[in-house]
Amino acid sequence: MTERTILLAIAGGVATVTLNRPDRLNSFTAAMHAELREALAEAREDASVRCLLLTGAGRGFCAGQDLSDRAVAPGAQGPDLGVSIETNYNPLVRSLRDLPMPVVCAVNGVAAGAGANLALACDIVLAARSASFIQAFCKIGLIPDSGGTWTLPRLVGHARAKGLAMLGEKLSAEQAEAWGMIWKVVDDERLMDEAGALARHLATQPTRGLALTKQALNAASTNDLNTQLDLERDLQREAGRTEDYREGVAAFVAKRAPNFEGR
Ligand code: T3D
Repeated sequence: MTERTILLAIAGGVATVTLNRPDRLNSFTAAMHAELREALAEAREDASVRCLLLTGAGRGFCAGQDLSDRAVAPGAQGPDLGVSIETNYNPLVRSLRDLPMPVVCAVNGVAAGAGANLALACDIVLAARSASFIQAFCKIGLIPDSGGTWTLPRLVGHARAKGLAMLGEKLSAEQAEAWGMIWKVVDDERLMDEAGALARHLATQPTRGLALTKQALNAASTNDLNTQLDLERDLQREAGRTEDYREGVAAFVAKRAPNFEGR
């Protein structure tokens, strides 16, 4: 039996999704994309899941597209990469951005090409001290995809985004943290413990409120202030109708710890 390229484990309110082609640095094949779609759908439909944790098996996080089936003879027609993006990478980024819960990414090693931008599509990114980020696309004549041209300038500014995208240099996890590209660097041996603890903590928090926060912050990247103020009004109205808001206020007034149920 062939080994699954995506592992899904659900426990304690957290769905842990592991990219699992370690001998190819977890680079993506079409079959792996399909398994990942299935895993994300399963996590989304499971009412017990209140946080998703994404990581990679082995020494790499993800080296982007598996290039072994992209080689073509001179003069021969290669695959239509637009189809690959439309079928696989764009839906993946959209599903992480739209998932109504926090998505934590534990970057355990090198994140290259679409692998780097997949990590940056997550909500809170932790990286092992030895990990790195490479916008490898320019080295093979491609452009950053998986939302990279949108995400990178917003995270690190245009000057750094262009340098990263046009030079394809390796950015260390520590530099990525210093540039505000990721949340936090963690010592290698502590990464999964810290990421797991963070994900379990988030899974006990007001999930609807966090999902609405995510929606507002995602929308802020393109809205003007007036539109954003209107959105905040609408989402706050929705947050104010959740059971968790009622519980949060009741717990505050009673000077006790809240017990959020995520609704
Ligand atoms: O095509 C479409 O659908 C369009 C969408 C494209 C999205 C993209 O992601 S395009 C960018 C694709 N990715 C890359 O260009 C990165 C290629 N990989 C690398 O540059 C390097 O492997 C790394 C810098 C990531 C890591 O280097 P290093 O020295 O730590 O490891 P390595 O020795 O290069 O890799 C280890 C093995 O994984 C190696 O195989 P081997 O020699 O042990 O048999 C290597 O060939 C394999 N591997 C790494 N990346 C890929 C890969 N095999 C297939 N595809 C890969 N992307």
